[in-house]
Formats: sequence, C-alpha cells, structure tokens
Amino acid sequence: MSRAPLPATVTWPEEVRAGYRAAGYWSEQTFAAFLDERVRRFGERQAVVGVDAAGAWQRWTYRDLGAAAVRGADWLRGHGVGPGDRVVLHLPNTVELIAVLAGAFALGAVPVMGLPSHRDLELAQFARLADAAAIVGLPGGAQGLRDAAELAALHARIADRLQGEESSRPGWTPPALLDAATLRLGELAAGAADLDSLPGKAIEGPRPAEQVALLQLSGGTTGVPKLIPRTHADYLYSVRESARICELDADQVLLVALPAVHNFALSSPGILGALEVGASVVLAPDPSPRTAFGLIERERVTFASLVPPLAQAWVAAQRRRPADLASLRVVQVGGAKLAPSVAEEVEPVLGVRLQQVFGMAEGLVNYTRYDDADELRHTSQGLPISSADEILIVDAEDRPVPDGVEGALLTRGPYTIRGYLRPTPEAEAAFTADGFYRTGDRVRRLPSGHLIVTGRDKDQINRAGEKIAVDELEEAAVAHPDVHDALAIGEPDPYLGERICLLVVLETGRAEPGDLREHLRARGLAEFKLPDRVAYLSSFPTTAVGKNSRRELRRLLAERESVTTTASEA
Ligand code: OOB
Repeated sequence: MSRAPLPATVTWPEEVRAGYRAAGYWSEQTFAAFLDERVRRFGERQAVVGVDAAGAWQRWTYRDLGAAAVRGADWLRGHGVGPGDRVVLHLPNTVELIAVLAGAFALGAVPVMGLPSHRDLELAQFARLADAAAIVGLPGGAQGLRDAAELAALHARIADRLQGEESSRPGWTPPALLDAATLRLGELAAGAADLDSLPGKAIEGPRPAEQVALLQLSGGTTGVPKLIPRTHADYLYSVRESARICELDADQVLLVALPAVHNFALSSPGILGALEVGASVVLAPDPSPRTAFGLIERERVTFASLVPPLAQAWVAAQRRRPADLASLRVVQVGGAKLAPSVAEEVEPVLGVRLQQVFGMAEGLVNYTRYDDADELRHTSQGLPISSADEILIVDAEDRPVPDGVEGALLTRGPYTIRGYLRPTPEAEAAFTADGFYRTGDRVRRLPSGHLIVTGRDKDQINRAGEKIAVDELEEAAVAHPDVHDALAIGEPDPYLGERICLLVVLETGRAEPGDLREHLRARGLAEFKLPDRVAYLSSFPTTAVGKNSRRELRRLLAERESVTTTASEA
C-alpha cells in the first residue's frame, strides 16, 4: 500500500524557480534518470568497491551498479514500498547501502538519510516525521550491532515506540523493518540492469525534477529532529558544481571513510559527484587510519574526505609509520572547524592538497579552491559553490555588518532549502520572511569572499563533526528520577573540537546516580550523543529573566575548579 504523498514543502517562489531554471542551475534530470545515464555511459568502468553484509569485498562496474539498483528496487517493492514512499536508511558503509539507495532512486522512493549510529529513539522519530514505509538496517559495522538478532531487537524497540505513538492515527500502518542482508548481493553478477522498466523515471507531476528526491537530517538544535527536503534539481546542481570545483574526473578513486549518506560524503562532491564523472568509490568499513591507509594502497585512492579529528589521526599515523599514500591527491576536511595548526600539517605529512569544506545538509557548501594561497587554505573555510549563493552576515538586529566583522550567517540560493518538512513554529523561525536560512553559524568574510567560521549561535554541540542538539540530551537526562535539571554544553577539546559536558542538578536528597549513562542509552539515544563528562552542581546560574544561563555556565566551566569539585567522569 502506498502512503500519503509528501506535503509540498519546497517553497522557492515560482519566479525564483524560473530564474534558477533559466540560468541553467536546475535541470530536468531526476535521480533515476541520472543513474540510468551513468550506467549507460560508463558501463564497464569500475563504480563501487566495498564489503557486503557477509564481509566479502565486492567490486562493481557501472553496469553492476545498474543491476544492484534493479535488485534494490525490486526488493523494496517486494516489501511494500512504492514510488513516492519514504525509506529510512540505517546502513553502514557497505554495498547494501548503495543498492538500497540506488534502488530507492530507481523506484522513485524517497530515502531518509539516517546514520548507522542512530538508535531506536532517532529512527522512530525519522520514521514518524517522514511517515516512512520502511526502515532498512544491517547488522555489523559502525552500528555496533553484532548480528541479525541484535538488529531484530532494535527493530522490535522501534516497533514498540511507533505503536505507542502512532497506533491511534487513522489509517496508520507500521513501516516494514528490513534487514538488507536479505538482498543477497553476493549473487549479483547475474543480475540484469534494465533501469528503464522502473517507475522512478516516470515520476508524475509537472516538473518531476523539482519534487523531493531525498530527506537529509538536520544537525538539530531542538528535542525533535528536523527533516530537510532536497529536490532532484537542487541536489544534483550542488553535486555537479562540487565535482567541477573539485576537478573530479573518471580516473579518480574516492575513499568514503565518513558515513556514506551524510551530506558531505554523499554530495560534496562525494559518492554522487564520483558517479557524475564516472569515477570510482571505495567504501571504507571503518574510518581508522589503518583501514583507510590499507585501502589507499590497495585501490590507489586519489581523493578522501575527513572530519578534523580524523585528519589529525591520519597525520599522526602517517608520522608514526608511513604508508604508501603516493596516489592520494586531495584530502578534504570539513563538518567542524579545522585548527590552522592541523591544517598546516595535512599537506606536507600526507603529501596532498588540503581542501576545507564548510557545508550544511540544509544546502550551502563552501570550498577552499586548490589554487588559493596557503594562508587561505589553512585558515579559511572557503567560498560558496555558486555565484547565485547569497551570503548575508548580520548583527543581532539582522543588519548587514561590513566585511571583516563577525556576524550571523544567513544564506539563500539554488540548493538551500526554504523550509523543513512539516515544520514546527520553532523550525520556521530558522528562515527569514524573505527566505534566507539562518545557519546558526557565526562567520566573518574576507575581501576575497572567503568565510572564516568564528563560532555558533545555535544550541548545538559539534563533537568531531557529529551534531548534538542540547535540548534532546537535556530532556533525556531530566527524565531520570534523580535528576532535577540538566544542561549540556560543549567544552573545548583538542581532539574532538568539542566534548559533551552534562551538568546536572539532583533532586533534593538524592545521590549521584551511577546509571545516568545507561539511562540515556536506554532512552534510545545514539552513542555519540552521550556525555563525555558529567558534573554535578547544587544549582545553575540564571539569566535576568530566570532562565538557566548557558553562557554563564560556560564561563564558570572555563574556571573549572570552582564548579567541578564534585565532578566525576561519566
Ligand atoms: C556538514 O553538514 P551538517 O548538516 O552535519 O552540519 C552543518 C554544520 C554547519 O552549520 C556548521 O555549524 C558545522 O556543521 N560545520 C563547520 C564546518 N563544516 C560544517 N563548522 C566549521 N568549519 C567547517 N568546515 O557538516 C557538512 C555538509 C556538507 C559538506 C561538509 C559538511
């Protein structure tokens, strides 16, 4: 049974759309057509190298990728997923992920880009928000699920949550909970690659390419996550331009060490950028330097994308025990601020060009260019993809500040959303009346147009590139019977960028609970959201209006001794 269609949340005004079409930014191509064209054009070239559910290495040509898409689409259809239906992905970096993603596109279904580290709380939220027809998981890998039984247990918890929340909704049917190991990709070789017969190429409506193609996840600043509707036209525009800026060509070999469906790894230029030009993609089952360096040597990798802590780990590993990285030409670093001291080491130690990437799943992506001066490559986070990206840097009253002065970054453009899926009033406040997205980032702009990220306004912790909404963690903590109040803040950390510090005020007369971490885990929160440190206070400082003051707490924490006499490592 097919679900209700997605609400029309893609809110570029019609005259703006017409302008993006006329300028050639938006094409008529959908993802199904994109895939089909790649398979035909690059047929016998290598497309994907990665492990399958059984842990065996697979090596696919573009033709095999076509066959995998057909297999994925048939498999999804067999489990009741139809065109337009949403499918939550919960897959580690395996060939199954590629088959399900390509299969969803070929079918015209809309993938929701869950991360392998997400657990039942988050997955149930995504499924509910997207009204998903299926959630697709796989045991093993970075998910930390050892076997099919653990995946089944996770799925049972998701089913319980959804049943509790949704069963009263008229017409609600639970999503299918699927194990992608049953795709049996080990037997792919014999598959046929007739993408033409699949419904994704025949999306109905006036402009298929301007419909929602996929739902990205917002880093989040609230207790409830937000889904980001990206259209075929806007996403493919960002992919094509990214591939051009990064000078990708068919001879490149891209290493995917970060979670493959994250916006960075998928589209900046990432997996889709590689497919755009006929290059090949190597999926690293884990991001450690050991695994990555082995793959770089074996597959002659030319291009890799990292978050800052991984860049640091690669530099340290290469210093300790040099691997043969001669094939590697470019290392991109993004997702969180790269310290200039680390930036300076990347190029000489790894023997590559460094490219900084400052992007967001909502749209805007900035790259330093390969021919930028050293200073810019080391200290700035780059220039926007497109001259049609409008950048506004404003003060507290939304008045533009001069170049060189720090302010809040607002943006609007041909691949930046104008609204979230089914927005709450709070989510709507992330956009100005004239459609600019409030990024929550603080930046200053150099005369060259390069942006330097100086800080953040949003209630979010950026731990090694993974985003944690403080509200969500605090709400989960306060649900513990011994916890009266809780505040999460990001503390500077030389490796992670920020680590999560949870400050707790206990209920009167209660002792420090020994099971707080376990409690948070049992709430269904992903492991990366759990606090690195818990400190207990007798009360929180408050603002003039009586709200807990994060700013004051941060200041107090900086003078750590004065508040952490009762601190304990979590
Ligand atoms: C990427 O996307 P998201 O959606 O996980 O996170 C976006 C946020 C930005 O608003 C900013 O706060 C932070 O992550 N960020 C950076 C950064 N890159 C992202 N902060 C400082 N320096 C950087 N280089 O993280 C993302 C999406 C596409 C490409 C690359 C990263």
